Amino acid sequence: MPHVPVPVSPPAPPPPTPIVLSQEVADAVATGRPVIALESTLLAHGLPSPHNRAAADDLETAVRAQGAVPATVAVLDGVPRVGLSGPELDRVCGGGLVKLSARDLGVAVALGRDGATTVAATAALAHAVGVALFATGGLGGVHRGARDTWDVSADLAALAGTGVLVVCSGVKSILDVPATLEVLETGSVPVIGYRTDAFPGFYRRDSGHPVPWRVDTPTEAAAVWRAHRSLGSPSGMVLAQPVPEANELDAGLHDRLLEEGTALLARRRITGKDVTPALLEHFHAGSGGASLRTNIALVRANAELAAQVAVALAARPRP
Ligand code: PSU
Ligand code: MN
Repeated sequence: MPHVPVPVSPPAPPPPTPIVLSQEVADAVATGRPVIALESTLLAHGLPSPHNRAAADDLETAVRAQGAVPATVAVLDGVPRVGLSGPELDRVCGGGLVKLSARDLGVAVALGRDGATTVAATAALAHAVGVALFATGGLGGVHRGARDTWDVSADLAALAGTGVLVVCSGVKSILDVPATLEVLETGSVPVIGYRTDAFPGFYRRDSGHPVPWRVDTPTEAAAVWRAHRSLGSPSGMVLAQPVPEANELDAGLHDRLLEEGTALLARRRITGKDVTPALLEHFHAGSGGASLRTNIALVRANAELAAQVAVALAARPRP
């Protein structure tokens, strides 16, 4: 029997999942006004209640004060949202949310769940709606002992593959800092110190490892970001700002809490996505609130700086 050619058309891709923007964010994106994405895992799993709710407002206020629009990102009832209302921020800070990395987004959408987004998940959603600048506290990275556990945060792969500029205070010293810097290099992610030659260590200003590049003004940071993107690089960029000097955690206290926290993780066999929240909680409980003040101060400073860079970018006509 002769073969009858049958026209085959590839299956149509599913329609994109709608990402819901707040009216303010939608207007700002449409008119090219500066917008700063903020992640929600640091609120839901990084800061204790009720401080997290106050911090959520504090961050949005800091962004607005610099002339940009804040856009906190989360998934609520399975709907990815960029820009949250007051009652939505209440939900994010009220407990019970799942921690969503980039791989979890589809699951949360399909099952209608509530979740807070990590750096990786926030980058994916913000980038998808045209928001490229984003502020957080600390990046996820390569964990100590990763050669056995393979625990490397998806934040690093997300930065390698997503064109977002993340302003952060480096990574916590519980991580393997040099290995984290190596993976960022492999991912072609530029790491730029803001007014520092040292990669910051979250609670401490200096992780003990240098940054390859440094800028000293928001305008310089904006110029570097613009050039990085205009060369066609698909990767993101890290702008690393140390915590303000007055808010740095005491070195002795930091080292003691880190040692205790690491032992506690091993004793309780805490692994995977629970590691960072458990460690942060140990710091907050063991420092009498000092680490909490440090954490809030550094995120606020990063939100401010991200907004300043966004304003500098908007000041020049886009190519
Ligand atoms: N580092 C912090 N505080 C945090 C986080 C990291 O100092 O709250 C959060 C961020 O949301 C980051 C995530 O994206 O933890 C990384 O988690 P993991 O290592 O499980 O990928
Ligand atoms: Mn991990």
